[in-house]
Amino acid sequence: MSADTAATSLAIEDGIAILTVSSPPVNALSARVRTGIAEGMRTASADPAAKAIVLICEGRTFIAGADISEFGKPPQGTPLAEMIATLEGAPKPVVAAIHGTALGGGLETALGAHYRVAVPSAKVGLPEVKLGIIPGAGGTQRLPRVVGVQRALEMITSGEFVSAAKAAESGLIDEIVEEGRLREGAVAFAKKVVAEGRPLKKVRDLSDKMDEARGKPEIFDAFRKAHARKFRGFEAPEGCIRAIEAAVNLPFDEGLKKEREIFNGLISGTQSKAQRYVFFAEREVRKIPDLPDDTKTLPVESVGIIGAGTMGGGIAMNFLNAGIPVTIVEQKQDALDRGLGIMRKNYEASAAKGRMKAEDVETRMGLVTGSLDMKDLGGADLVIEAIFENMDLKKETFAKLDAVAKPGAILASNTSYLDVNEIGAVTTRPDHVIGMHFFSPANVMRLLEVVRTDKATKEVVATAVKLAPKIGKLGVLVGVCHGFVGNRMLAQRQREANRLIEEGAMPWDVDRVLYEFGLPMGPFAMSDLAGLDIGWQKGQEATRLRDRLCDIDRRGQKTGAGFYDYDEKRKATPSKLVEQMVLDWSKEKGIARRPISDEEILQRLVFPMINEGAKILEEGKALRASDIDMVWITGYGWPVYRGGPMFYGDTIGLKTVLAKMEEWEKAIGPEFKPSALLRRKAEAGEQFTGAA
Ligand code: T1G
Repeated sequence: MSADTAATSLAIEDGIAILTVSSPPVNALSARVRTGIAEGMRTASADPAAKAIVLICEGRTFIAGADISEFGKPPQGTPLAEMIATLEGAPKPVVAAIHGTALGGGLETALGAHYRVAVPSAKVGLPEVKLGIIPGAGGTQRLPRVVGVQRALEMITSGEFVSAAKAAESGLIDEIVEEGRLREGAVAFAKKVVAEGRPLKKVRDLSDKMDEARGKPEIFDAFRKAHARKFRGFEAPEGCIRAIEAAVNLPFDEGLKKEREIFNGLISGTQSKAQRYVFFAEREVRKIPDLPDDTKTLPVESVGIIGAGTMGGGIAMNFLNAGIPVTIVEQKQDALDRGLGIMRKNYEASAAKGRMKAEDVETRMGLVTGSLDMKDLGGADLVIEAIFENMDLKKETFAKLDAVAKPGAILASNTSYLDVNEIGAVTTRPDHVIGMHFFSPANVMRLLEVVRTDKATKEVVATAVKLAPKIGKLGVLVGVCHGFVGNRMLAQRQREANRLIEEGAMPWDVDRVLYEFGLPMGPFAMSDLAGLDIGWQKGQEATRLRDRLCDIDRRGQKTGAGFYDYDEKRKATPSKLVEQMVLDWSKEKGIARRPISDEEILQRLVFPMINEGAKILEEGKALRASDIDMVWITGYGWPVYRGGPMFYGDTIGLKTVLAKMEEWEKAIGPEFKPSALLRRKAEAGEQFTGAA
């Protein structure tokens, strides 16, 4: 065995060759691993002492896919398809022994084996679509041959992880072996196969599960139609469908060629670059330079929440879902009852959709205690304030909380904009005060901005950051500034959206451009959903067009009219009345309207956001550009296939962003002044992310 195969080892025990992969953290198919497996397979295949071969992995998981960090680099070592052929072409039975997660190239390798066994806790899947590609080593050709076309379409276009039990049901796993005894179970299975003289089951030769779909494009069209909304904007799902269609209608090797062709087309595209960037960006957020992994954290075994409104209730559910008891405090009984009632209704709705068991509703609601007395928060390890966004009210609340909370308790504010240092300063423990900014609906949105105050101790910050994944959140560390990262950048976009409809665009033009760009909704439709009367006061002079709309009782979806008219199904249509009001508003402001292109609309909305992101980095209010991108992807619906605003700026080219900002600074105003960081990077030909 040459030096290259250090990631693998081969032993023959009692007539069974055991080829072991050991390449932490997830046995990804790096060049070393591929070469090691191919060589190990050839040796074992040629060794008469081995009657069968077991492929198994050390560490926490079976092969979790190709090594994503090798993408885009010059290929080295044994190509994956050739490696897999050493399994399928072996002259003796090959058994893949699966634990942890057999994913992507890992599952494709297992599909190259003649048999697969797994422990009950194992999961399998082909998540390549989440990286903007398709399975590229036979997965789109072999999986449908085993699980059928419909199931393969679902698994490959969703990238979902499937449990060992479900995989066994669909024929993907031949035997479930005892948990913790994979090696023994796999060897016993291999011996059984030899003893019973079972055939070398080559998946490539299977076709019975394909017959039903052969020559029936309607099956694939129906699938496209049923998932059109979910696949909107993504290129890879269509690639998956076409590859599976090829598997059904072409001979195996031609299908493989088609798969490779589609794979190569996608992997060199911007979408896949963006989604691979996001894969690593999502993992980078937890790496905080001055908080090494072993930084001590404080226990969070009980939580208090102040305010049982929409945010308070949603926040509470995250902790209940994680089995952490919550005491939720309100000022009035009816408000408390309403808050608890909504939480129960949300759980019951999830149970009705089969997303949780009925008894889980009771278990989770059993962990929450309602109260009208702040003193009942005295035992909580962490208290999160989720009351109305008003500084005086928050200061008053924190002063009271400080008096009742136990020593060492962490006090957090769910403020969306306000200065958490100022809030902490009213307490005797500013070193235990931070911001934990959840996003509505708080039990659904993944983002949690962890706001690091000037005085917070490392333990307190590390506790909040490490708590995030436990409650199903992506915790992104941000600094104290108005609106932190997300809302601060959103304010730039909102300002420009309002300006664009004064200068010549219509609200539905602006919304359409952002919708086509990939966001779920534009700013005006979003305002109609949230309600136009936030911050509006009857009888006050209208400073924004939306105030005018409120004056005539068009307050958004809830009144059936806002910027749009809404039918009984809440379907939005542009309003003739609003169109006239927009024209009148410009006239009143003495603005001569002009035609505005979609390109200018998009640039005016997005470039100032990128510039603001650069300022945030300059000020150290975010650790890295990829953190900013994760805020926008997990908190504001930014399409993952565009990588986030900072990555998008890099794909456009920072010189272009800079030039436009400079142009608008002259033409419109100083608010477009380019950040020094943007200028520096643009002039140096550099990127924010280095990944575009
Ligand atoms: N390549 C390179 N690094 C990887 C990796 C991979 N496939 N998977 C994980 N890592 C790194 C990750 O960056 C992190 O590093 C560490 O491992 C632990 O990961 C031909 C082309 C397996 C479910 O898409 O979904 O095969 O941050 O923190 O939460 O068709 O990792 O510690 O430095 O996520 O326990 C298809 C990707 C590839 C699976 C484990 N495979 N991985 O989750 O740990 S494309 C995937 C995951 C492919 C073929 C194609 C998860 C996990 P660091 P982690 P985890």
